[in-house]
Amino acid sequence: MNMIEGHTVFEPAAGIPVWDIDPYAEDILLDPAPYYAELRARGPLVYIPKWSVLASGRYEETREIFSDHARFVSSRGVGLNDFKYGKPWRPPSIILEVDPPDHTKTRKVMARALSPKAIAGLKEDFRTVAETIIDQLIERGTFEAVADLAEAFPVAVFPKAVGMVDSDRRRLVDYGAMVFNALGPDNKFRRAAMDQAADIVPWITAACARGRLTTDGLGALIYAAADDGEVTAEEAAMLVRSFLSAGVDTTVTGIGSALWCLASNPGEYERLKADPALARACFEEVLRFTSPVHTFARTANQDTEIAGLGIAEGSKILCALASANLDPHKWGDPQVFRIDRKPVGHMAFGAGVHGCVGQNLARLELETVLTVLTEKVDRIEFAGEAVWRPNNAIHALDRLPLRFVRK
Ligand code: OVM
Repeated sequence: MNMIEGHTVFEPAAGIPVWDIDPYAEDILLDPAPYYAELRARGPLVYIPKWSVLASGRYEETREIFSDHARFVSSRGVGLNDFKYGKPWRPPSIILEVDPPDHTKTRKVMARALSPKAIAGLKEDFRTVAETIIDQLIERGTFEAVADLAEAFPVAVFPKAVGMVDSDRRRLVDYGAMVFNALGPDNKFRRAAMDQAADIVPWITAACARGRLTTDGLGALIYAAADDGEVTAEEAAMLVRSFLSAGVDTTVTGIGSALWCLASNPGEYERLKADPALARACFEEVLRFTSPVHTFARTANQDTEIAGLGIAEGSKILCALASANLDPHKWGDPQVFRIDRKPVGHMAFGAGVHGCVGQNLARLELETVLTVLTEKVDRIEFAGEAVWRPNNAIHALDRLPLRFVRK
């Protein structure tokens, strides 16, 4: 069989435009909006010969693909590699890279560990940590917000919530970058991330063991499900790995992007200070506007169609979630950041049975940070140029020099 990037080469069906572009080129990953606009303009699906993939960038069809886990499976990987043919770089995630009915069981265990009740117990600690970090940053005045706040906060609260006894900020952040870069082609970003695998992967695997976790964290809730026979002990360790894969870089990116949105739109920060109850809505708009996870793929598990266009079994489809979140057919003035938009139905957490299981924890992190900011910080100003960090699946800042002007 003719393969490319671990999946089968296929030809586009009649009516699907062919677009000679590399969505993983550095300039596009750094500034993707023009690519998304053209992707939506060319049609509901385009065929990209460079990687022999389809791409979907309009809201309606992207949502349709994500909502149909039977036709568009995750078990063949949510990146370019088709797990039906090649060995994945790590044992597949038993919640992300799996379909119902197997998915249903693991999802239930994770959903319970991340239930509103479990999350409510984290509230006080999140607030204390946010206050401490933000007070220090106000003292300093000028700082680098990716390292000093966007990374510092989740890495202070999340591993502790999971129950990790020894955390390692660099390895946790870089493991996330590895997981997300692995979803793209074998390009320089994936290779640079993978160069660290020998150091990081064994550390992550060891960190998921029951003996390395406290008895009162989210990890312990997963192992309790193993005691109850819902999953095996091995599966419990794999689910704890999912916390570490999906819970760090995503929220680091969410905080960095929230700060970037508010520094770029000082009028919106004024509105947030005037009505801090908008903190949650503000985060949803940050998600719509910046889409931390910009692209996840699905694989057609049968011959099918979308918008009347043929899709052959084995086709990889890049679902540009960030593009769906900017589709003018769905959103009024999508290029405008408005904290009270309340963008119900945005795709930043995905959709369907795989919709982000940790979204309430992410919301608590962001609500806490944004609320504490409104209490203590009068103005958020750029103290230098924001620089983005190219990644095959996540759109994140690399550096964000900021100044907090105290209230
Ligand atoms: C996982 C996993 C990894 C990356 C992302 C994700 C956004 C899940 O290992 O389960 O969801």
